[in-house]
Amino acid sequence: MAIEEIPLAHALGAEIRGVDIAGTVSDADIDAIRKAWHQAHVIVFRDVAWTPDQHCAFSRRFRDLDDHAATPHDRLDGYPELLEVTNKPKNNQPSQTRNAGRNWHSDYSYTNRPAASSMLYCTEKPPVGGDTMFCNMARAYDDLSDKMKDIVAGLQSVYDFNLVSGTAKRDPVKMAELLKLNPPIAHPCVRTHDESGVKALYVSERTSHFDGMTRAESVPLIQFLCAHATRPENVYRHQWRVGDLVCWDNRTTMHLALGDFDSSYPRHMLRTTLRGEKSGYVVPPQGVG
Ligand SMILES: O=C(O)CCC(=O)C(=O)O
Ligand SMILES: [Fe+2]
Repeated sequence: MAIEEIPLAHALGAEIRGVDIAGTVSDADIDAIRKAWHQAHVIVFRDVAWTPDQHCAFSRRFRDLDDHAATPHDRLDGYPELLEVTNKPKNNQPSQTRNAGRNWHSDYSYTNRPAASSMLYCTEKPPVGGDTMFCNMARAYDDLSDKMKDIVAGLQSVYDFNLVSGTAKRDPVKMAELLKLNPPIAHPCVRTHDESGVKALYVSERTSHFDGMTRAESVPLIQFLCAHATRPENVYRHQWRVGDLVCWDNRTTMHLALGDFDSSYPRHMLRTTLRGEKSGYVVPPQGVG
């Protein structure tokens, strides 16, 4: 049976049916999934029942996996390739990822290997809410005027781990370690996708400034670009079900995990991260000015 793609929103997102990703998946089906993923930027599989090993094995069909050394505290025990995004206590301590993803971002933008893609699997969710929103950064780039395209083409976005959401609620000792592992780093504000060749904006709510510009000069433009990219018509909002695997392309999308749920209920997810190309250069921390 051929795989089926059901659009989920106008700007991005498709549900993929007709393939059992927990079973044996042919190379032809992997190619078809990859093609659908490049077109839709975010793809969703429903009713997936699998083990951590199966999650890793399926993810590896697309690319090498990141071992999440940049965020070593958040990995599932025994599985460095699986990041735990959970509000459930870990080792009797509040989870470090309980507020993960609460501002618009692309994964691992604060590292020298920004994530190519991510595959997030839901094992537990609250009765309502806990949604995740995605926006299309290729479309956001295309919709800019030619003059603005020229301006952003010359900019380098600086990513600062301090702007990752929920850092104030992280353990200060672990936070200091994370800041040391991930100093501010600049990446091109316009990225060309290494597989599809598509150009996309690469700026987010975790961008502190543009290299060589002051924060005062940079912030209005960062705010404009983020507002432009996250207009409702450029967004798909995913309402999770247990057993969903949502896969997004970090090279052409940003996402935002909404805190729209009662945190007394468990919300538990596991994520593989498809390793991206090496990119960027470290910049000295910059004060306000
Ligand atoms: O919890 C979510 O919905 C997404 C969190 C996030 O930003 C991520 O897993 O990359
Ligand atoms: Fe994320």
